Amino acid sequence: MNREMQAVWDAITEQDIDAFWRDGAIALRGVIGAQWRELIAQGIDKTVAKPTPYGRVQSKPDDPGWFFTDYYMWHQYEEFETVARNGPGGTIAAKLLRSKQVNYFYEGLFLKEPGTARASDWHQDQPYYNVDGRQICVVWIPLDPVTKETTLRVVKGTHNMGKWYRPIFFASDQELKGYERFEKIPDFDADPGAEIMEFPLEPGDCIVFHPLCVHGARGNPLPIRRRAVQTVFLGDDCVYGERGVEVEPRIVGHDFKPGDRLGDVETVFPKVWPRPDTESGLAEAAA
Ligand SMILES: O=C(O)CCC(=O)C(=O)O
Repeated sequence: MNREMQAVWDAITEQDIDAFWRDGAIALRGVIGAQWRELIAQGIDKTVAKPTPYGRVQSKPDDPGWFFTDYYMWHQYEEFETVARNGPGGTIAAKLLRSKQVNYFYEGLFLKEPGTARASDWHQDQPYYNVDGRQICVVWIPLDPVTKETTLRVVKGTHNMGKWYRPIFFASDQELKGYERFEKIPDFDADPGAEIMEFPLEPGDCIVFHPLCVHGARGNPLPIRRRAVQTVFLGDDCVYGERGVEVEPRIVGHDFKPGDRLGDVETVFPKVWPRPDTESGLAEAAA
């Protein structure tokens, strides 16, 4: 491992690992180096100029501000692919998930211009896509400082409730098709028993959360942009799982059957741990 990745590995304590599994989300400080953030910023500019086929404006035409999402940008822009393959996310995931191997799945963009009213509704991520397993995490990286008003909000412990809520499209508030067996998601703001974690963050910090943990975010009432990217990592126990008719993101590039181990197909899910540069010793040479 090169020095940067060793520092990331060492920054994550046993208490962080316990808190991740207990609460469903933690904040890590100063682990996303400036070079990775610069690449993500360049990738975001390219994505806004030319979205992938999955790009979507989530705010309505007369809503204040502008809320734009996209995903699978690494299929289109090398900036995202470089961060996916070589950035600190794989190291963070390997340590928190206690996984021997980690594979990259996708990233999602959540861009809210100043004054955006449209919120990211309460949801879990794992019901949206065909991944079963517990060793999975999302590294949520803001490129701009986020306050309590604009940060990710996570409902503590909801990844351990055994509940799967029906996924919804933010833009239309419609449920994705084919999820009748899941429950309708309640309004956690109206639940006095819900403990909502809100971590203010500076660039360089991130939140790591379990994708079964309920989360959401307000709009952006601040006078600065709020750019955030979620990057998703799969550990040893992740397999292909059945979902509904509509799935986001849909796995492309291989015909998986339920129960197939996702980490075995590196053309679809690049292996990011153990780090390829560790195996070849290249990073040590460059450090
Ligand atoms: O950043 C946001 O507004 C929402 C992020 C989110 O829902 C996610 O990362 O899954």
